[in-house]
Amino acid sequence: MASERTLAIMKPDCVRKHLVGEVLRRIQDAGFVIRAMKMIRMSKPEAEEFYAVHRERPFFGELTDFMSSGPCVPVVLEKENAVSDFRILMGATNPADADTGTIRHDFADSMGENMVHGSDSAENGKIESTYFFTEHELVNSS
Ligand code: FUP
Repeated sequence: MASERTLAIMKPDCVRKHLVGEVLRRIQDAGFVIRAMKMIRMSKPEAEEFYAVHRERPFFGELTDFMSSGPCVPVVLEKENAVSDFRILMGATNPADADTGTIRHDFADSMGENMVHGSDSAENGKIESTYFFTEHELVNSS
């Protein structure tokens, strides 16, 4: 299968807990190539735009408050099966349901503050990557 891209975000709780290095180590140990990375702080409207698909959900306000509560680190990751492999690495949305050894099981406090985001399809991986990075910022290391 050809290389695939996914957009991961180390969320504000990950940055606050000083776990960016630990999560990056897990990402690199799992064989992902980092194509782009930056630290940003999303405004509330930016978080609302990024999570627009959840606009009607009851947790939308809390989710976007949290995502704009401090810096986060979006990264574009590339490997074969990047989308599903990163979802395995991060674990279930609710850390209480996440498998031992996943990022969310090991470090997340709650469903709302669950350490990392990962795209749910290759198509969304591309769309979400362009939300944070220009084509020029996707570094080609090969
Ligand atoms: P995931 O793809 O695992 O990040 O999960 P979703 O896309 O379904 O949800 C996006 C974010 O909304 C989650 F990371 C956390 C938040 N969320 C809640 O706070 N409560 C819920 O019931 C579901 C999701």
